[in-house]
Amino acid sequence: MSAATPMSLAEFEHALCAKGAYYHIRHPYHVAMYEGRATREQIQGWVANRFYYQVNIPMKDAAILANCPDREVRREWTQRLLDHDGASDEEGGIEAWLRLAEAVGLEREQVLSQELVLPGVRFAVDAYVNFARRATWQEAASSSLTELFAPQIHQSRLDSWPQHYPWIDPSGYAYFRTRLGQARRDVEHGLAITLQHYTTREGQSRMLEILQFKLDILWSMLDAMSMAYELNRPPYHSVTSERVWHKGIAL
Ligand code: AHQ
Repeated sequence: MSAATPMSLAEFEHALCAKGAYYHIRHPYHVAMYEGRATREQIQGWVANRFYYQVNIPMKDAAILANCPDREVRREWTQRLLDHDGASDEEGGIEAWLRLAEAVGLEREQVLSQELVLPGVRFAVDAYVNFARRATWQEAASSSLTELFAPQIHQSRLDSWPQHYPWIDPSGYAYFRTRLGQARRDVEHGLAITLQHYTTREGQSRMLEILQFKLDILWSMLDAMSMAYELNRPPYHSVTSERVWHKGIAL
């Protein structure tokens, strides 16, 4: 096959799945949580920082909707906002994440304040939202395909955390259980858009780069948490023990 020949659908899907090797399920921070080696502070730090990712997902998806002229795609993509913000009769994923926060012993108001969100986490998440605002809706939609690997990571927490962390109220695990089905449904739609949109070899290579960009976002978030909660080197640790980093500047 010459460099210019497009990959077949099967080859392209295989190449996307091969990126799973770089998924953050393999990050040492995640492995430590899975193996029961995480401290209460490391679990709490992860929940408080991932909250920033969760509350930004609906804004990322709204940016995709704003850029998408296709009614049929919007009708299906809108479900993602409801999954997180909650439909009229359901609390939604953001509320479920706040229950996870309370289940691991965090105060709801402190998590909502985002005062624990590390700069590195904020930069990574903001890069994702800003990409979705500027990219074509198809490229932004395809960047969600790290969820190809998400059911496995949610299941791994359900399989391991209850036995390792009996101090966590099991009601907090509802978020992971709910995402198992939602992630699979999201992937079906995101993959259909992706396989249909990238038809040249150049486009397919760009998509693999976009997926790596999103994998880097997830990996970098855990790198920031590793510095702060494993290596005890939060930002400015050599200057002060205070949390002096910015809490978000309205763009
Ligand atoms: O809880 C997660 C979630 O709602 C989403 C939406 C999706 C996207 O649009 O990029 N990605 C995603 C992910 C969630 N959880 C992460 C985890 O490790 O718990 C995984 C993450 C993803 O794989 O992108």
